[in-house]
Amino acid sequence: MCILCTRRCICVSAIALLIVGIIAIIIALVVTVGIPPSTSVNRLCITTNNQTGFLCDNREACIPASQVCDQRRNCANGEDEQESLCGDLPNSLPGYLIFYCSNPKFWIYADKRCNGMNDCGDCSDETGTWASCPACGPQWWRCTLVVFHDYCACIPRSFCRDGVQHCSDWSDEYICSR
Ligand SMILES: [Ca+2]
Ligand SMILES: [Ca+2]
Repeated sequence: MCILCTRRCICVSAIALLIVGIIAIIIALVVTVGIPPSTSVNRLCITTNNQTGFLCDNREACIPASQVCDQRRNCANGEDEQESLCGDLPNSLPGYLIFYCSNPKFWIYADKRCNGMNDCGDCSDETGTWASCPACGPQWWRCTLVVFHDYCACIPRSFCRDGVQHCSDWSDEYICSR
């Protein structure tokens, strides 16, 4: 057939070659540039202090959760302050950035859970079942506190033997050492 219609055959062959070429270019682009990221990127990361964080666009900077929507641009492009994240707090934030206190009217940023401080006000971020915090670190003394203020189940060892009762069993004054 091609002998009879050489021009047409050349034309068809050229179009086929062109299509193959375009497909090859697209494959090469996908391989070298990569598939474009989806719009709902998972930005969960862990900071150098082992806290829950938010991954910036450069995929390198991991800022603490509490720096998202704090009205300061902590990521280079300011993506931690974008309207889609901060427009309707806390509902507009992804779940991994927030922790709800025992009183569900109150919420805190996830990096404030298990940080030793009473951020919820009722210590549910430190001693609550949902918080499930690990035991006090070596710099802390564990006891039942006389009153909840800044601390919950653990006090800094600098409070040991300081002449002020912090633990209901007085262990901070008689057992604990700095
Ligand atoms: Ca910020
Ligand atoms: Ca806390």
